[in-house]
Amino acid sequence: MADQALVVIDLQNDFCPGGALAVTGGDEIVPLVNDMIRHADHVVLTQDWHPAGHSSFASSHPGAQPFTMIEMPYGQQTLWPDHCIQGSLGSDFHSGLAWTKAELVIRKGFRPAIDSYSAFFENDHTTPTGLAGYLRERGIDTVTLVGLATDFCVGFSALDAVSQGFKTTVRLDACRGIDLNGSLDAMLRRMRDAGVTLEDQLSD
Ligand code: VGL
Ligand code: ZN
Repeated sequence: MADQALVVIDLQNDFCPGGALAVTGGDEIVPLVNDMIRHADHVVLTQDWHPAGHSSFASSHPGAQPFTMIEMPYGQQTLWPDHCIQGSLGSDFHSGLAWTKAELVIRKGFRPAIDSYSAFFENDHTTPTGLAGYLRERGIDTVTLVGLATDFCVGFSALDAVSQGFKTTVRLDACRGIDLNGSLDAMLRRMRDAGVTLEDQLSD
């Protein structure tokens, strides 16, 4: 039987309450994620990892406000508050996360001119992070995704996982969303339509 991996997306201080781009309830998922880590065969973490002055920051575009959109050479991009700056406290994993079992940490968003929501591809949808090749070479064909945020980094990772041929489940009870202008419902629909298995063990 092929192997499975748990992929924990961006469970970092800046996405938790008190952080620069806090996701409501982001820290609430830590105990459940730790439980899932304990039971997983293989664990991969992603870490949003931006240089100062990153092009996804509103502060890099004079006059622009966070949570508005701009046109980038690779398409529409939401502008964010400065967050997850390489090596900052905000870029650290949540202090309660049981990360030691992780076999790989994928860092993303480190190219100044392009954002990267997905664990598999940057926002141009063509520059790979290397994760698909890593998983394939390890004989892993099934992934479960958890973490932050449901409607951005988790969602785009799940869509790419399916398109790369992985059997893909998102555990919604181990995720929290940002929900900008209906983005949460839109992403849930996109994931369902793409063939992502959405599970919520709280309501199952
Ligand atoms: C994320 C916005 C910007 C995420 C990362 O982890 O969902 N969202 N950078
Ligand atoms: Zn980011």
